[in-house]
Amino acid sequence: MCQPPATSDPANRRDIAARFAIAHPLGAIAPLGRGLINDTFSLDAGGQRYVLQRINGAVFPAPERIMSNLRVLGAHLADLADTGLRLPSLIATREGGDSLRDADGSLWRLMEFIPDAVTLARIENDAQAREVGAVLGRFHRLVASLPIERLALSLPGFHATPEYLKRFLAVAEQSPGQGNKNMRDCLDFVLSRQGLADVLEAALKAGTIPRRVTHGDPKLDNILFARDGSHALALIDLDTVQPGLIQHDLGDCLRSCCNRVGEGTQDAAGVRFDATLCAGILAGYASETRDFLAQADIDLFYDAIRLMPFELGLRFLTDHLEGNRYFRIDEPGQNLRKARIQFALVADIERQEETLRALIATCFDSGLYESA
Ligand code: GN1
Ligand code: MG
Repeated sequence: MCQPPATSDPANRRDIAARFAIAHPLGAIAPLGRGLINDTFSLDAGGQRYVLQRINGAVFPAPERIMSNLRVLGAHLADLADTGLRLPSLIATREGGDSLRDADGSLWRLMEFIPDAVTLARIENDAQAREVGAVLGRFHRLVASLPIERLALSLPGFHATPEYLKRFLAVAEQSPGQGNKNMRDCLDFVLSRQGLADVLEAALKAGTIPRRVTHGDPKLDNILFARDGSHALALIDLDTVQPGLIQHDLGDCLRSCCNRVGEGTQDAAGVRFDATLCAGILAGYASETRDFLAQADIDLFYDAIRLMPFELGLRFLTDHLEGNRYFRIDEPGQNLRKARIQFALVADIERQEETLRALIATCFDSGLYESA
């Protein structure tokens, strides 16, 4: 982790936008979304909206790999008929490329702003929960036929939880901040769950589960719904599409969606993992994936649900101790608070282990797999 570049100045943004092949004069450029890593702006031109984005070069070591992966993914999906999944298309630069570098070496790209789409602040009902699960499952089903070797690692070590744990333990040891009660509680929480960190990595190493093409970051903010909220239209934020584990995606999606108060809430004590929403998401996910998932995949779903908020909590906590160099913050202490929220989710997941395991078994009809 290292310091992200300072936010680009507005004149620079306008110059950058002008280098993309848009026929109309440029209108307003304004910050967009709640992303924690890249700089994202909306751009109006000729009555059309676009998304202008600068990739955080301190996080992504080789941003051109992201662009290469997007090309591979786009071509793969274009070959499949009627995918039921929309991905934002890229606007070419005037030189005919799909991204460009600014004077500081940062990589920029311009994408279509998918019209008539919204993100949900929270999931309101079971139908929406099923849509969330189904759109992630559809993505996994569609990319199941894309060989992972065709994709570059855009963010090496992204979900290597044991590495995050190691780093946290090293940083915590050096840190004077342990006089703080919240910090001490977090440290105890982590120390008593160290064994959790390598549950998926160990299964991967043992050959129990394969690496597959993953989204990497399927949180609720990255799923676009139709304006009336009736169905999911698109998965966005494809920077972390790379070889990984579908368990990471499913766990990450659930930790984001089933925490109804959101990952930025002020009150960690009010955080719950909503098992009813989880049931809907799992049912939607199963409807798209049960034909190609193996029982060994499904057997790790509970662990993945527990692992992903643990991992994100570790990441927030480490970043807090390292001076907030990775995740953008709006106020001091925010990454520590966010870590506590993720750990509160882990604890509530643990309290509901039996329920969640039963839900998984029901949704994926485990008995059927055992006898198959
Ligand atoms: C980051 O940049 P953004 O907001 O899409 C992070 C995810 C976290 C998420 C938590 C590349 O995503 O892993 O789950 O914050 N992305 C990266 O909100 O680290
Ligand atoms: Mg992201």
